[in-house]
Amino acid sequence: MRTQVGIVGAGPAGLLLSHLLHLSGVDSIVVESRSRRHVEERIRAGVIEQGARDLLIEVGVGERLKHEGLVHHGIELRFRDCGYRIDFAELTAGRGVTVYGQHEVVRDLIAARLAAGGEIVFEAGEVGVAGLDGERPTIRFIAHGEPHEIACDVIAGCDGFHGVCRPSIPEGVLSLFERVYPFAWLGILAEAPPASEELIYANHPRGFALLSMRSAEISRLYLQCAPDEDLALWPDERIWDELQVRLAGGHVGRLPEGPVLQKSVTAMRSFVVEPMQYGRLYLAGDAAHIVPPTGAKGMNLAIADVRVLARALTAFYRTGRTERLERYSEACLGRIWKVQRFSWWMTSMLHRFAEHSPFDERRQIAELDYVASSRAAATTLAENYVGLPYDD
Ligand code: RFL
Ligand code: PHB
Repeated sequence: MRTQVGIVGAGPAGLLLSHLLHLSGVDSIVVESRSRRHVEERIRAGVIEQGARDLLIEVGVGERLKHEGLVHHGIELRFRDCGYRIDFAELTAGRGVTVYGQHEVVRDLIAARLAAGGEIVFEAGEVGVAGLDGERPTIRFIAHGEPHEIACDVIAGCDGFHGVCRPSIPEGVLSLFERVYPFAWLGILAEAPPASEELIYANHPRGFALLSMRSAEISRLYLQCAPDEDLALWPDERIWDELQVRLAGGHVGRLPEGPVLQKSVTAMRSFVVEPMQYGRLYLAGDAAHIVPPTGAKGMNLAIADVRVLARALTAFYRTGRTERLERYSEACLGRIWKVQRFSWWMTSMLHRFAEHSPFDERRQIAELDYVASSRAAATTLAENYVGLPYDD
């Protein structure tokens, strides 16, 4: 097999890259280790920045997003039992975010790729990449019991944090920057109408809690928990009781409860590798960086990376010039570090830290109070949350 750009991973990064390249007349093949059903049903992110929404619509994969996505113009910060609204529309000249599940974005992208005759290999086994420092890198995998090899001009490593591409780069090439947080999120998807029209981020003495949603009937809720939390100790009733304590009150009253459809524990880390390239391998999305979910940025950052990579690859195939490809990493890292800063800030402002002294606790509440009461401070939250503008 032969293609121009071999893409490892059919998450938002790999699929959107394949779609953007197709629009520019560049061929790609996507190789994914999981089944189509698995990637289309995997519950993950839910908040899409204004710029990412605009991009998905502009490139023709935003029809369902436009109709089914919930446009939000603010969020609520909750602390000391009171709620404070951050009004995005007022603070960012009408911008907002769209609440639309990541798996719906993935579904839309898979449908668009297949309708255009694009090739996605699902359930590929033993995926590996080779020849990264030469002219003709390859992706190898097993499909239907048979070994396959794709010869590529370039490989895009869009295979997430646990993928094979980043570990295939020789030791000593990458610098790693990492922070692991001493807590995790216990998340549920529940068949229960969301208690609020907008997201609520709560700093509660018992720990952080977040109220989000997927539709008028489906709530998505999170609780700060221990990194090694045992889900067996969290029957649905205990989860609802804890959510009621941390989130109920104010205008919300009691949260409507309902059957829990899905339950998981997500570790929290900040992670970046530099550079995001080695030879003819380019890393994008979670393969290159992870943010804690408090800023709702992971999928958005993956989208921003592949927008830059697709433009650089398009310029390369149109002109034969490599300047934009050479600047890929640098072009992405400015945004990545600003988003890392924002995600770390939201995480540190909203969670309970075991090591915090009474001084730290009062300082944290003062910070929330400042954000809730100062237009300047609220604007920094709002403009980061709706998404910083793309550079070009
Ligand atoms: P993905 O989505 O992990 O896709 C990688 C794909 O690569 C496949 N793969 C392989 N394929 C072939 N060979 C191998 N060896 C492979 N190894 C892995 C995987 O099966 C997968 O299909 O990475 P991508 O495309 O970079 O997208 C990143 C986002 O998924 C991630 O950043 C977000 O989900 C993070 N995130 C959020 N981001 C937001 O923008 N807004 C949010 O509201 C938000 N909330 C969240 C989140 C992530 C969460 N979890 C579960 C980690 C909330 C949570 C709870
Ligand atoms: C979600 O709806 O899954 C969600 C929303 C906001 C976040 C993280 C996750 O910050």
